[in-house]
Parts: sequence; structure tokens; C-alpha cells
Amino acid sequence: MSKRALSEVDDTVASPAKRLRHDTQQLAYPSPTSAPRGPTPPFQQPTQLISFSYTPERVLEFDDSALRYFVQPPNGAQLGHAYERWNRRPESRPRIDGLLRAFSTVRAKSHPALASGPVGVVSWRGVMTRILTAPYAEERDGWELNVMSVGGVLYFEEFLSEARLEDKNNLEPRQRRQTYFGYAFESYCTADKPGVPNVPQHPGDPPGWGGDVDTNVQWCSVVRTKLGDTRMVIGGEVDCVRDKYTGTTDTFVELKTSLVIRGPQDSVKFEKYSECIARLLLLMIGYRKLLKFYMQSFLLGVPEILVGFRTPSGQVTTTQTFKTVEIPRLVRGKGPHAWDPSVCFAWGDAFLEFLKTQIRDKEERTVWRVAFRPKVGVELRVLDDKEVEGVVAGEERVGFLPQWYWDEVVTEK
Ligand code: 0WD
Ligand code: CA
Repeated sequence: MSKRALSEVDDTVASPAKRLRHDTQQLAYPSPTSAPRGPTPPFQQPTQLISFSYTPERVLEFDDSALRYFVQPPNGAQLGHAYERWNRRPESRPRIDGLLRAFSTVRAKSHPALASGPVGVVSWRGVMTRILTAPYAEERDGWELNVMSVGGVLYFEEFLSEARLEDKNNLEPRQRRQTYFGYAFESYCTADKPGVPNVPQHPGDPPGWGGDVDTNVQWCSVVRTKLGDTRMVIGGEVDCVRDKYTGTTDTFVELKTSLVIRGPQDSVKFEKYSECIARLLLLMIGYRKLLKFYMQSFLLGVPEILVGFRTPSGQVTTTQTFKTVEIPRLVRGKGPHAWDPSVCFAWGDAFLEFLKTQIRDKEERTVWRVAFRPKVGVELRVLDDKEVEGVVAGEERVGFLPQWYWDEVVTEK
């Protein structure tokens, strides 16, 4: 307490950033194993606001040119195929810009789904996934988030230090290859048109290969949803749609791969016994990974997750589809590693309320940093001028918000 009081004494002399420099606020995670007290904050079914594509040149277009359709992958697909032809987008700072362009566009059109009330949070889906699953994070899963609050809206952007960026760009060859397996699975499972099997493009391409992997190309959906009292605009990458694109999230499919350690043919024997299947899948995928799969898809309203089980060398041995909303039931009460999504939603709601309380009435150019400490909780602090410079990184920005967006929201007020 005395420490806090001290740092508040020099209020009069310092800028807000300096004033709060040593002032760290903390919020502990709830117990991951006991059900949250009180009612679980409701999570509203996501409504799509807009979609967009990134072209091979990584240009954002408000069209569905990058949208893919689900096709059944061939038996025994080899995920190492065309590894050497992978057009790999280098890791850069994960910026919020694309999502802001989409948000700005739907606001300009006065989208009816935005009429129900003010938006409280704008974030990429991957960031929200990590926030909500934080009570279950393992020791090595620490990370940092940058937050700004402008005109009552909280903006989130993951913070990657130079060192972390470097690590991500210099993956061990083995890890790189495993990352590629995931993209190759997407290639086998998707086509340009519904129901039309992929035709090989290169000599030597195996049947069903959907084309070489280009990680520049992505199709993204931006949805509106609400957690507790907070309306949120969330954007994320969607792998493909099943049969047809309806302009809603109803036909979205998330594709995943998972390593099988035991004989996948076992699953056939258990097919009739749903309990056995559930246990087997849990063993094969792992509790924590299944929580990530679930939350990632749930947040964007993706109803189906298709998992391709692969051998260590990258051969798909079997696939299994999950209905996203049914996943929590597979896990409920299944031992000490079970998780409960209501813990995540109660935590997410508490975290957002914590931010709103702490950030109230502060200078809007302020950038906040939240450190997620596994098994402990979060720490919130204000960045000093030097740190903000690091966030701006010599680009035309106010904090992490692009200048054009800042001008747009500031002139609006
Ligand atoms: O540059 C970066 N470090 C990242 C950029 C990290 C994570 C995401 N992004 C970008 C995405 O490319 C997209 O444009 O942010 C936008 C929104 O993504 P999201 O949907 O919020 O991200 P997330 O849920 O974390 O990941 C979705 C997919 C992944 O699928 P799997 O099945 O592995 O979860 O985005 C892909 C990947 O296919 N993805 C990436 N693509 C290129 N570079 C990266 C990355 N670093 N990370 C995830
Ligand atoms: Ca995926």
C-alpha cells in the first residue's frame, strides 16, 4: 500500500505515463478446477459483420476470393508434400490493422448488427482465445498484451518482443515441418469450389492435393458478439466452409491436425461407445489442446472442427469431426485435467471489467501492457514513452493504432 501511495504523490509533476510507471495492478485467475461462483456471464451467438481476403501479395480485399470449400481429404494423405514449395509469410509484429479496416468499413455502412449498443472490445480472435483460456495456461504459456482505450472502446494487440519474434522466425527444422503439416492438411481438405475435387497442378502432386501452401492467403470473418455486458468485435481466419457460403458462420469449418501416438485403427472398435470415443479422443488430442480448439472456434461461431490425426512423419491416418458446442461435454468431470468453459467466460468477464475500472478516464494515447503469468494471474501497467516508441516501431501510429484509424475515431467525437 505504501508503495502505491508513494507513486501517486508525484501526480502533479509527471505525465500520466510516468505517474503510473511503477504502479502495477494485479488480478488473480480463478481456480481452474472449481465452478465459478454466481451465474456464468452469457456469451452471445456471433453474427458475421463482414468478411475479407488476403491475396498472395498480402493485400487485404473486401471480397471472398480466398474463401475455400471443404472436401474430404484422401486416405493416407502425406502432409510433407511440397514442403519445399511453401511460400512462407515471414513472422512480423501481429498488427490489428486489418481488423480495424474491417471495423471501420462496417461502421461507415452503419451495419444493423452494430445498432444494438456501443462496442466495448475490438480484438483478433486468437488474442481473445488466449485471454479466455488463461486460467488453464501451462507454465510455458506466458505472454503479453498491449491495450488501448479510445472513445470507450478497448483495443487489444498481442505484444511480441524482438526476441520472441526472432524465435518465431527461427523455428527448429522439426517444428517448422510440423507447422507445415497443418497447412498441408488444409490444402488437402479444401477446394476452390464446393464438391469439385482438386486437380493436381504440378507433376508429382498426389490425388486431392489442393495446391501449394501460401500462408499469405487467408480468408477472415469479422463477427459481433457479447460476453456479459461487453459487446465485442472479433476477427479471425476461417479455414473453409462446408457445401455453401451463406454469409453467416453456420457452415464454417476449422481444420486441425493432431499427432497420434497409439494405433489410430483402435478408434474404429470403439465407434459405438461414445464414452470410449470421448476418452480416446481426449487421450489423443490432450485436454489443453482440446480447450484451445474449442475456444478458438466457439469465439467466432465456427460450428465444426475437423481433426486429422497424423503419424510423426506426417501421414494422415484418420479424421474425426467435432461439433464445437459438444466438446465441453466430452471433457466435463473427466479427472484432474478437465476444464470448464464457464470458468473461462467468468474469468473473461472479470478481466474486461478489471480493465474498464483501471483504465477509466486515462489519456487515450496511453498504451497499457498486460502480462499473463501462468497459474498466477495478470499484471497491468502503463508503458513509458520509450516502451511506447517500441510499440509504434517507427510506423505511422498512435500507440499501436494506425494513424488513419486514430484520425477517424478522434474526429468523429
Ligand atoms: O503475425 C503473427 N504473429 C500472427 C498473425 C499470429 C496469429 C495470427 N495472425 C494473423 C492471422 O494471420 C490473421 O490474419 O491475425 C489474423 C487473425 O488471426 P486469428 O484467427 O485471430 O489467429 P489464430 O486464431 O491465432 O490462428 C488462426 C490461424 C491458424 O490456424 P490454426 O489451426 O493453426 O490455429 O491463423 C494462422 C494459422 O493457420 N496463423 C498464422 N498464419 C501466419 N502466421 C500465424 C502466423 N504467425 N499464426 C496463426
Ligand atoms: Ca486451422
